[in-house]
Amino acid sequence: MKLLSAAASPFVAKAAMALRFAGLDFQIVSVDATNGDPALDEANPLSKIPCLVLDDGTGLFDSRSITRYGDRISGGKLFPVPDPDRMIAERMEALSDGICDCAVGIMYEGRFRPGDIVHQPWIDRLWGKAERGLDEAASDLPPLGADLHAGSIALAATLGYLELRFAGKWENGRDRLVSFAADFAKAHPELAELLPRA
Ligand SMILES: N[C@@H](CCC(=O)N[C@@H](CS)C(=O)NCC(=O)O)C(=O)O
Repeated sequence: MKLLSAAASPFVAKAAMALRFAGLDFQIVSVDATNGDPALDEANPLSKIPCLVLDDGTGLFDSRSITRYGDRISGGKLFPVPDPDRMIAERMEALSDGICDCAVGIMYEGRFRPGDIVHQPWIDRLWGKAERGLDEAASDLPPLGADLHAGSIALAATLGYLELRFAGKWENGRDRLVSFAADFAKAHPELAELLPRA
């Protein structure tokens, strides 16, 4: 399998760490999701990463479909069963992804919109969602030990992205999240090497 990727993407980091944690074999292939890339368009009509190209050529997206697929083909290594543990893990993944949607949206506002039409109230609204999401995640942190799951991995990817793009802006008053990120990197160095990077 090939994971169409870019190094800075939090969604790619989550998918790659999840596939590795599940013990699955895959190859990371870089594509240009910012400027457009025919190889990405062919695999994913939405032109977004991550996209997992299966051995039969099927392009699987988005990142949550990839974590669920990875869970199924690994015999359940990424999500606990039964509920409520499963529901809690999926909810943490959705919360982490939602924070990234906001953070990536803010980056895109600056990247794609000419400066004179950047709409600050929209940026503030996105950042408010991200901050509330972070506080929610901090209130009930996912596991980091042998019971690590896709929700834990998603939160680690999100914090890695915030550290890359919003260092100094997200950590204040969030010591529990700062410790979570550090503990994740210490406990799972083989996953942490896939965290978002420039
Ligand atoms: N819901 C998607 C979000 C993926 C996403 O937004 N990826 C960004 C990179 S971080 C992307 O491909 N952006 C290019 C674009 O939107 O055209 C997922 O979970 O995979």
